[in-house]
Amino acid sequence: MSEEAQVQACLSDSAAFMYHQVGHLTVPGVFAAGDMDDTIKDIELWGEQFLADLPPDRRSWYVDGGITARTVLRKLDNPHAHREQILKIASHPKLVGLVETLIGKGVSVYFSQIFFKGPEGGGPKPAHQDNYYFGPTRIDGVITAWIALDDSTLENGCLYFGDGTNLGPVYPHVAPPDEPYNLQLPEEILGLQPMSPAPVSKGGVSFHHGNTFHQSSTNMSTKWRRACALHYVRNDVEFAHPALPYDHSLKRKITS
Ligand SMILES: O=C(O)CCC(=O)C(=O)O
Repeated sequence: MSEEAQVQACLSDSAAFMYHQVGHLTVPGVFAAGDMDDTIKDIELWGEQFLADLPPDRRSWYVDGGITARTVLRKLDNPHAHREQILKIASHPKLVGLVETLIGKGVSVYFSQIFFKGPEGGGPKPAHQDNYYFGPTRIDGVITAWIALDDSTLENGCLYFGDGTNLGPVYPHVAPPDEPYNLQLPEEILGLQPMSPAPVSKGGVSFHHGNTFHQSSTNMSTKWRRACALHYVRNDVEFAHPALPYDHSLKRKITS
């Protein structure tokens, strides 16, 4: 089957309609488990080097404070710009076809992240909207493809989404005084919004709109929950008012 036909087979019109209605969509089996294992090996190697070079003043942001028995990274930034393996995944025709079906043709990766969430304590990610972080000129031109490198379950801290919040506004976020980068929705807004879980099997991809509320909880299981989040943007969208100092030079055009 051609790559294009595979994309069509993956994404029915009703699935794309659901994405626009509820603001997120899970597509299982986009990548083979073996590709995810290769990716894990690559990011583990990179993570070891990164940790060895990490200056003390940046440790609290990158090291997982929930796991005290050992030093475990919480995240890595911009793997698409630093690792061939991730750029290969980000450019995979099947994934790019899905992204373009959902937000339109001609896309770039603006930012990307590896989320490690280690066993027995890997920390939560508070609820937020990606479009508050990125400040795009057009809210519908931003989508995150969250690739499950491991099975992501209720026990190990899968994502939770606020259905339909893609259709609402981008709200001002707040941050704890000692973590100014950890921007999150204020409790008075979040408390009104039910959040539903979205488990994903290894190799599946969970897509979310830039306005969709999302969060994840602590990993209480004995298994890893690693993921690669690729934040795609349509090429006609600029990041006019980002909340954090993103490095625009790391944006990589994937299709024209
Ligand atoms: O993986 C997580 O726990 C958080 C993911 C996230 O915030 C994102 O992909 O935008």
